Amino acid sequence: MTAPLVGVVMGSRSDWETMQHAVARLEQLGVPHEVRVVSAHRTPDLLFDYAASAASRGLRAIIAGAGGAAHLPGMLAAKTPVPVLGVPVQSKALNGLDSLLSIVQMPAGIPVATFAIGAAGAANAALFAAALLAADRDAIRAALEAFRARQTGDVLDHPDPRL
Ligand code: RP5
Repeated sequence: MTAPLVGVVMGSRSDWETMQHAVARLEQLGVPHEVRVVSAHRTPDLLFDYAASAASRGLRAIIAGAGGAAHLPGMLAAKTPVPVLGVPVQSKALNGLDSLLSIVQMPAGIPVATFAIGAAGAANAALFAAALLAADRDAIRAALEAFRARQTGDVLDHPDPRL
């Protein structure tokens, strides 16, 4: 078993529908990862333990998804030097605008890289984590380049949207 380089965490099992898009990209690119439910509000001690041990366990990035009063990414970032990539989950009450603002509006000094609301943000957080790792991991760089080439090819091969 390869030790995980990326931790994918989410505030609730209900966030999986969104966060599965991050995990799918990591799997596609061959990035070793782990997946956990860690709630800032319901399991604060677990959050602290997860963040405190992240660097020593070898994690190089944490993708954290949460919705509503989304404190998980910011609290993780407060407790670890490992880069935290925040994914705002689309909430029922406010469509994820609450999640986005909760995650993006960090005070100076504790950064959280914040992505788009929902599935696109989750996918892009994974691609961003892969890009961070690609600098010194040839296999991940090659997988990322192949993904980009396929994506470009898909567009160029289908120029007429009616077909
Ligand atoms: C947040 O509250 C979670 O990240 C989730 O998006 C939201 C709702 O959680 P559940 O009530 O569905 O468990 O902490």
